[in-house]
Amino acid sequence: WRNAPVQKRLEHALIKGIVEYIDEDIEEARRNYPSPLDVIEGPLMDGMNVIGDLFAEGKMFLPQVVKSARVMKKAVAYLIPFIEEEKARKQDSRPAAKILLATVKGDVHDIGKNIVSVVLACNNFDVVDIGVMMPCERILDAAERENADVIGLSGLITPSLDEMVHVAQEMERRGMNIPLLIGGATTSRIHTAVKIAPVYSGPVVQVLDASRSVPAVNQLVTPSFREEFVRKLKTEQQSLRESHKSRSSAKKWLTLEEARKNHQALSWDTPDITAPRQPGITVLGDVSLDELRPYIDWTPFFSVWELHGRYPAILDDERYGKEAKALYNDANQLLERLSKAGSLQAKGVAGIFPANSQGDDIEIYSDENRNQAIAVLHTLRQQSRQPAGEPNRALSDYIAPASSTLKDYIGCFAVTSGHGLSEIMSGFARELDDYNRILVQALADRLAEAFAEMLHEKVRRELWGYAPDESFAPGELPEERYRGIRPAPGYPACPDHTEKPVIFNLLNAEAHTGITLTETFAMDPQASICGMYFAHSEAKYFVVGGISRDQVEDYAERKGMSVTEAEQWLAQNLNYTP
Ligand code: B12
Repeated sequence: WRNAPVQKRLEHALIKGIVEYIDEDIEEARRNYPSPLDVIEGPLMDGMNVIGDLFAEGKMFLPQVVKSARVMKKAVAYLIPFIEEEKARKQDSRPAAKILLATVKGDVHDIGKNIVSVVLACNNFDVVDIGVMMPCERILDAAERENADVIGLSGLITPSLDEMVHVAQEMERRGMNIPLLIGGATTSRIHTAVKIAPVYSGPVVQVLDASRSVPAVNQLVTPSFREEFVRKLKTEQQSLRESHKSRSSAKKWLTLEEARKNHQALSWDTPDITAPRQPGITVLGDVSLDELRPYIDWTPFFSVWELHGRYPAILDDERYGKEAKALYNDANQLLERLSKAGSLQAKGVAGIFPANSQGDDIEIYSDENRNQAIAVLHTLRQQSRQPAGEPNRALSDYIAPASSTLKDYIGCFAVTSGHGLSEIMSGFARELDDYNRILVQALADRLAEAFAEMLHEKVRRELWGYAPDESFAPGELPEERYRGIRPAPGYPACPDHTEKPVIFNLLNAEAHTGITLTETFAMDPQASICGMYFAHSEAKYFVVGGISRDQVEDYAERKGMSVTEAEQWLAQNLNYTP
């Protein structure tokens, strides 16, 4: 392909994601075209359009698009000094639709936003990404300053949903009317329709993933499409609100008292409780990436790249196999480099403590006398009417009640594999290498999950030692097969993020792992997880779901919080409008 004309060579380099010859080819093109901008708008855009079409048709996949974007970025970077020079001479620049992206206040996650940013930029949009943990004022000031055509917000945890509502309210207050895009794992069409869209008169669109961001933005910024798109959107959101209303009122709810009566009654007469072999805190200072690697669950890694299918079968998948293999090889090479360089560090802490339940709370004691509770974990109970024979569960059901005088235990953990991640990502950003920047971020998330899996196994077999003989092949730890669970605050069995400080204090987690909590209880570094261990053989994951006002009042009192504050943190679970 090196002998083809320069346009063809550029197209080939873009489609194949080859950066090696980009500087020399671009230099040649620059000399052939009247202006450096013409190189971008000619051969480079033509190449990117081919990619955009192939991606839209499902003939090209996200990893390839991100690799192409890297070629494009390098090409543009080469041309920028020439463009600036020309601009200074000519004073003209062509505005493309501008999208301002930010992760909202309190939230540190940005892998999804980073992917969306690359994909939008590949489709000729001018993307301004102002980063994570962005307070509302900074987002809106930036949007006004940049004259943005669209604002896009991202968030991973539920408290970010409230923050998005707040941003929408402020947009209304400022009299803005540009479209607002909503994205991130915790967002949904229903939440957007019910909570965000009603407070802002401009269009509010929830976007499921990166590939859908392009058609959404296109429709919103193209005058001929916009009106129809917005009309349809508003009608759809109205009907979502109506069906949401009728669905929630149709559900049957128990009072808290009734739900408690139907708690999961485990037989504490013949308890199967193991005293921990190593009670108290165990710190895992610097865990090598090689130790975590066998525990990586690769399936979600591929879905980050929109390659959907189970690992390892996906490597031979007819549709995705080729790309999945290339991605898997790149990931493993990068892991090896990170491991050798020691640039990404993993730290963790686990603790096993004497504990008993007290109603829906779990009291944790300083020692075996169990006289003094040093901490209390508060749990929430399912309140919807369960199918016959099913209990209304709360996590406290899995810990022996104080009244039983049994000596039971609970474990807690916090792990991170994200120290050094920002620096590595900035390095790749400087090299204009979005592909590796996103790759390393996706790997760090996988390593955090792997660390949690590895530590849980260590706890079951050694530290607590209730399953010393358990043996699964590494990487084959199907969570439902081993004994015990590790719910994490924010997950459906324990949706309240404000329980994280209790875990952090018990473990002295900040000192031992360097993880800090933001104002909305996200963990920084982003590749971090914290949670609890329950060892009971009948402990299982469940969904708390909707809760009524009586439980919120009771919970608020137990936590020493106002009801309003509890309602804010539990907003996603309330079965009523406060
Ligand atoms: C992988 C994962 C993690 C990873 C990191 C995730 C990340 N993205 O950074 C790790 C293991 C570190 C993690 C940790 C935690 N997680 Co988690 N995690 C997930 C999981 C399984 C997948 C998320 C993911 O990475 N998807 C892939 C990426 C690429 O997708 P994405 O970020 O959503 O972005 C895409 C779209 O959303 C969209 N998009 C994103 N932003 C934007 C912005 C705009 C403008 C647009 C247009 C589109 C867009 O396009 C992106 C690309 O396609 C989800 C469950 C799920 N299936 O979604 C839970 C989930 C997000 N996690 C959750 C929770 C609770 C946590 C923890 C709090 C648990 C804990 N106690 O430790 C921590 C928090 C970590 C912290 N630092 O504070 C909850 C959040 C809901 C809640 N109740 O708050 C979820 C939904 C699980 C659940 N069902 O409860 N998690």
